[in-house]
Amino acid sequence: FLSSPSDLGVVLVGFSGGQCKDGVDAAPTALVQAGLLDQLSDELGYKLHGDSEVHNYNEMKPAHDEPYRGMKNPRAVSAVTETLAAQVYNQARQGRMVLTLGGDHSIAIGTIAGTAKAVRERYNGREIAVIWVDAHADINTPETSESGNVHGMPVAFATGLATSKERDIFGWLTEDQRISTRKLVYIGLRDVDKGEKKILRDHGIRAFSMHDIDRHGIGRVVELALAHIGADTPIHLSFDVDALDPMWAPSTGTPVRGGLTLREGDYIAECVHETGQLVAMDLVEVNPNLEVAGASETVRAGVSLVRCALGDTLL
Ligand code: EXY
Ligand code: MN
Ligand code: MN
Ligand code: MN
Repeated sequence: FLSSPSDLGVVLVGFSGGQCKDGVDAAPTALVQAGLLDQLSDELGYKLHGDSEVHNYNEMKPAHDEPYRGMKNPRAVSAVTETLAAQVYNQARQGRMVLTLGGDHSIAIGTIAGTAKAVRERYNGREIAVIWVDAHADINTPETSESGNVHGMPVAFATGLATSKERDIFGWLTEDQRISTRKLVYIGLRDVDKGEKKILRDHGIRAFSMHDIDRHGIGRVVELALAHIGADTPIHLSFDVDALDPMWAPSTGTPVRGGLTLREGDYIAECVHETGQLVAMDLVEVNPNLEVAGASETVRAGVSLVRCALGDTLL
């Protein structure tokens, strides 16, 4: 699905407005300083396009931004994700793989919108699939959310389960930017809200929890997840570092114990790479300001996940 497999569009998103903890906006800088982009070009042979500097999207603050339908910072998150959607689209439409470094997970409203639209245009109407690797389902609607944090809602907006008529509060999202619930698959879930469980059930959304991974092993789970998507579908991989156990990734805003080992996370990324179907990846929720002792470990884990998804091999 890529016209130029060694060209990589890079999007660096310093943004924390989808949740309440400072610091997640510092992740792209930390990942770049750890050498991620140099490794992608020097070791993995990618030609990099797009951002060489991190966008400070926290500066995109509307004059007033009172809560709307319970959502916090709704206009700020909407404006940032709308900008991002265009950025990702402009890379993806040229047949490039797109790597977005967040930022909190609300940014996936924009990245998925950009990928979905570009792929539809390039491959006459073809839909993308999304593999969402996360401890959380991030599929609350504004109405089911107990926190009002938009990083718990991106999947609801990306699938159209949540919509809005306010142009400046996600009303800019159009049908060609959305994905189908049939082409969505989760891996790593272990902290899903009651309202979210009902949404997953009601819409028959394919989800592999940590329980499934314990029972079947990561090998079988990834096989089933990819089988659900099908061999002929471009894949957007949205990887929340909190899918990993806090042992491997302690520096993240909403850690949940009982998660993936680093190797299991890397394995998922390696298998997605092997399909040859990967068109975009997000790495989100690294927060170097939290659990400062573990920050460099968390950043290293993030670097490893991206390298694996982009084709680093062990042998
Ligand atoms: N489900 C909770 C909420 O909606 O607030 C927690 C969401 C955490 C989201 C993190 C990024 O994956
Ligand atoms: Mn998430
Ligand atoms: Mn999460
Ligand atoms: Mn919870």
